[in-house]
Amino acid sequence: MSADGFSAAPPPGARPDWTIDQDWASYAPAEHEVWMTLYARQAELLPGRACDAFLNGMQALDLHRGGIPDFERINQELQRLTGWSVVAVPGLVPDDVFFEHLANRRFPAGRFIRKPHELDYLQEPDVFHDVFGHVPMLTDPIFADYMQAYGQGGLKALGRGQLHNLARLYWYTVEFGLMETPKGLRIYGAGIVSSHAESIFALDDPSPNRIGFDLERVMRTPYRIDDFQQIYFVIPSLKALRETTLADFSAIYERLAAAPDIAIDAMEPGDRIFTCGTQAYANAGGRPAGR
Ligand code: HBI
Ligand code: FE
Repeated sequence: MSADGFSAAPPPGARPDWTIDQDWASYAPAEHEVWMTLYARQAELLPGRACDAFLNGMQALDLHRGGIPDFERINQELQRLTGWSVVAVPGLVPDDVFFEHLANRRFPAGRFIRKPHELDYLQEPDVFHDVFGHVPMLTDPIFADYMQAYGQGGLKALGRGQLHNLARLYWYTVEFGLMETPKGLRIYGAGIVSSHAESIFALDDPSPNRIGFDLERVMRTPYRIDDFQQIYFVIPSLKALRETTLADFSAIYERLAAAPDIAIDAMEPGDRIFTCGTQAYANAGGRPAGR
């Protein structure tokens, strides 16, 4: 435990809450170029695929202007809309630090951007994944409430040692969530919208299962960190997602402690099935290494 109560001391140059200065002026033109390339590709692909809240947020924050966004600039609009702000961090931060920021309406974003040869796949979230992927949804008041409630829940889950269940909720909503709309399924998960290939795979490919969101079902389902998901959960609306945070999590955690995980490619009785997937992509070995 470091002096200020966080689990681990921050890296050199970072403040106790692991934040650093974005130092926007120090980005090289080539780094802005990478942002513009990634942005242009997604801005063309996402209309008709991403949900309205995401597309509206992308417009409201004017993310295309001039390469990597200056957090100070987008924070003015973001704070006005929902009280959230983006803070720069060196990369992944410890869970307790992460939840503390979310619980206070601060989204920690990596300041680094991927290299031109890493356009399609990188291990650690960079500024494109974090700011293009996550931040537009934070302009939606309902999703903004959900994310803050998630942070507060995370701090409690840490206290109970049940983080792994809650991490699945984050993964299958904030990162890889789909939503039902009158015009069909739409994407709201940051891990999908920030990936060109998965923005197509998640909606169009016959391989993955797509089933209706159920809180305990999600919390019992492991996820992939190294490849496209084998299952996507579909929420009826952002309002319904926010309502899940009002549930009595301690009763749920009790039941979960006794319930086995559900195999990642399995269907369960009671699943509301949108797609019964072939799992052909995963069974064929998924993403060739390095692509
Ligand atoms: N740190 N910067 C950063 N960004 C994340 O998305 C993040 C993190 N630390 C922990 C974490 N996510 C996950 O453990 C959450 O799913 C809980
Ligand atoms: Fe993320």
